[in-house]
Amino acid sequence: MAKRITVDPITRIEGHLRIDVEVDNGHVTKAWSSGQMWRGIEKILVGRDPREAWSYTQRFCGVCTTVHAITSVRAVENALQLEIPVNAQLIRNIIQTAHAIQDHIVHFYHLSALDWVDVTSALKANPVTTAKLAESLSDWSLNGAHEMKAVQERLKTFVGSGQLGPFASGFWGHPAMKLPPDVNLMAVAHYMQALDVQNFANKIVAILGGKSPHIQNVAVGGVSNSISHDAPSVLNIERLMLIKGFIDKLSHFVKSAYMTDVPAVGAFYLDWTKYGGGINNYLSVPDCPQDSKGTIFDLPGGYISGGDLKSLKPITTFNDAYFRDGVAESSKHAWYTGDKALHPWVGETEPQYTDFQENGKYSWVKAPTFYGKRAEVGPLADVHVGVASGNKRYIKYLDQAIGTMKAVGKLSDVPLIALQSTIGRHAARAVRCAVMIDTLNDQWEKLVANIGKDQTTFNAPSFPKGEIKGVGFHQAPRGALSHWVVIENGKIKNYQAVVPSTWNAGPRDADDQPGPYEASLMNNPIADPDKPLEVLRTVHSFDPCIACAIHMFDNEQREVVQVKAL
Ligand code: NFE
Ligand code: MG
Repeated sequence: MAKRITVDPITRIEGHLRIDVEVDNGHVTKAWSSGQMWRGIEKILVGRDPREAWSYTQRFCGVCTTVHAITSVRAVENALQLEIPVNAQLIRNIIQTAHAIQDHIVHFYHLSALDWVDVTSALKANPVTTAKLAESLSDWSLNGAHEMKAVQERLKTFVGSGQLGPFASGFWGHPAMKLPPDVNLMAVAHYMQALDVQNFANKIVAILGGKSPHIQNVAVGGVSNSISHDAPSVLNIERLMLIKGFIDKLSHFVKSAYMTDVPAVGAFYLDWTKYGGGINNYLSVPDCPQDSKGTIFDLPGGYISGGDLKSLKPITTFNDAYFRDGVAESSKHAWYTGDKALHPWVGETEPQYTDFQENGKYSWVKAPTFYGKRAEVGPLADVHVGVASGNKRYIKYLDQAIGTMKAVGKLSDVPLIALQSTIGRHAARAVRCAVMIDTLNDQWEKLVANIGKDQTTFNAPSFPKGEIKGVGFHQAPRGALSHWVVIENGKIKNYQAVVPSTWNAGPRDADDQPGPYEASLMNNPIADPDKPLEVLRTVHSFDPCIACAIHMFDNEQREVVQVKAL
């Protein structure tokens, strides 16, 4: 007999997500992903000055804030075909790569590691053998026995106090937990250390952006940072050297801890290289523009179908017609009017709430498609597109992660297909994070070199009479993000954001095809229906952000759904 499980809300994510699965014979046979919260931003923008849209759209989310600011100004600049100074590109690139690094570290250690790591088992570890194992894997400076012992003592105090804080309500002792005590202790130690390390990335964002979250320094036409080599209160060499110090600290942790922890943990969960693949179409947009027009990028973009690297179709400029023409969103199974897939420039956001109807409408998230097909976005897509494009960094760090997994698991081979899985999605995020570190360092070096000859950061926009349209995109931590704007006589006429978590969390589409979360849950094992840890594993591997995915507005101010805060 099939059993229905509803997990609502999914925790350790941003926003309100409900997942329903049907389980038969210990495996998932059906799945539904439902966004349970609504926001009010796209319609608030109508009639406003396009130069201020970034400040509103940045409030879609409290996690990936900078990404909506930068994507919004890119959309308006694209509509104007406005070039921006190279310094402005590089400053934006530093902010967004630092932000991505912070986001990835927090996601693995603080939002998802506890799906795999049993904190209570770490109490049984031997700190000396734990340190030996950790030191055999990498040269991370805080792997010593003294450190491991201190972490174990802290953990004992936590557990002894009965106030478990972030570790309360975990599925401890669950039969699907497989790590030996020493590996659990190593992971818990890095969890604690990562709390300090992620802050270095936030500091970089705050130095350049004025604050974090929600940066203040972007403008349509560039950035508002003034540059001088030696004036005390602007972006000067002293500030840039401070940033460099943070980059080096982040680099040490990401390359020596994050990049080894994920494949090492993965080696104990080889089963999870078989589950969670889902939709094997991958979409990624190019990023880190190097020229004023956005025609040269440090990070590649493209579309891969059926998981086949040879199928790569590149996306290469901010004016790329292949990307621009391929995107549509369907509301057939989402709580908005209409059932046809619409291009975002003519996208509609009219609410039509029906309650949860598993064969009808059941989510506030729309279902995006690329040339009619569902696509996964995010680090797994980036690694596929990076490797297929021949990007040396993606190839190098993927090889390194696979090498660690082979060594820890004593495996002869880890094929690419293993990456198309729940555990592979985590490995891909670690690989992407290492690529981001090197990319961040490059952007810093280029900025230091460029300001020697040029200190401009802004080109003023001017808006023509009549209608213009633009799309801005960015490869955000959770994947391809695009903002679409229609401007008439200098005012916003339509605004749509097609967000990474919309791609991944969307419900069934106009052809009733499931979205990436839904497809990835199929056939997952469920050891204990009362504790569906496996559902969390697969859904968390995407790093959901439902605040981003839904941003509609009910213009009659009716109550549409009640959300119980837990
Ligand atoms: Ni709110 Fe986001 C990212 C965007 S959504 S976290 O990354 O855009 O998926
Ligand atoms: Mg949208």
